[in-house]
Amino acid sequence: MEKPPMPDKDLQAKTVVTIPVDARILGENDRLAGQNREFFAARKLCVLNLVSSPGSGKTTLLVETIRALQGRVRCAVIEGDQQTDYDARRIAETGAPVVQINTGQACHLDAGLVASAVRQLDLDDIDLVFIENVGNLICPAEFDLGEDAKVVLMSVTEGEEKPVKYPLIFHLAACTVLTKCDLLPVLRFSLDTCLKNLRQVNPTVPVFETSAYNPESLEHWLAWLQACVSAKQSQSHP
Ligand SMILES: Nc1nc2c(ncn2[C@@H]2O[C@H](COP(=O)(O)OP(=O)(O)OP(=O)(O)O)[C@@H](O)[C@H]2O)c(=O)[nH]1
Ligand SMILES: [Mg+2]
Repeated sequence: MEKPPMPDKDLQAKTVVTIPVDARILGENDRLAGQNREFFAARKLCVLNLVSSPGSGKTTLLVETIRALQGRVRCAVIEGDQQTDYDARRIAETGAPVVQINTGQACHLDAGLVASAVRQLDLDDIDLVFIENVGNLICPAEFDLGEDAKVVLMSVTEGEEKPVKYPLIFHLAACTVLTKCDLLPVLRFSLDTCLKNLRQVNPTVPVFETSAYNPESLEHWLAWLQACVSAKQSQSHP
């Protein structure tokens, strides 16, 4: 296959010009994310931004998590998808408050979308807000939503090399949830190799090996969530 030609000077100049535009978009996003962070802090709401490839098991994990935490931690969910309210309806079955954002063409949520979604939720009795981002490992990593932490999910069907192929989100995430571990016996997936790859981009990140169909496998993940909520509730806010 022929190599693509080198860009000419004009094209290079255009490429340089796009950088400040991107910076402005991200700058405005960061300003709104700061406002979201204030809003959450004033209410002592712990907010987690869940990011993964499409179909890694975000909604399934949320459904099982919300059910398991019932009576201990009160959860609400902001669902992000390009189209449909399919995931919001799955969350609604748990009884948790939920709002669906449809991003249309966009491949990620931004802080402005989260700000308008969060105002549609009754947050008076809520401790923990999950934001399920649009299924995508790349774009959501770039956008601060005002969350306390990003959580990255990766299913064992995706291949061991994902942390080094898409390092930014694995680097930024406060924990990694490996999902669908019930499938390990039928896959050629090396957990050791995957963990080595992950440690290259985030040496100390906690990793939870889970299966949505095995409640015991969720124990460490649930304990981590409870610790996040407690930490947020003990923070003082001026
Ligand atoms: N075997 C197995 N399948 C799972 C597990 N978790 C989720 N799945 C399946 O994986 C598929 C996708 O799960 P979802 O929870 O919809 O994934 P998602 O990340 O929310 O998908 P998007 O919102 O479209 O990005 C469904 O068919 C689930 O039943 C698991 O722990 N084990
Ligand atoms: Mg989903």
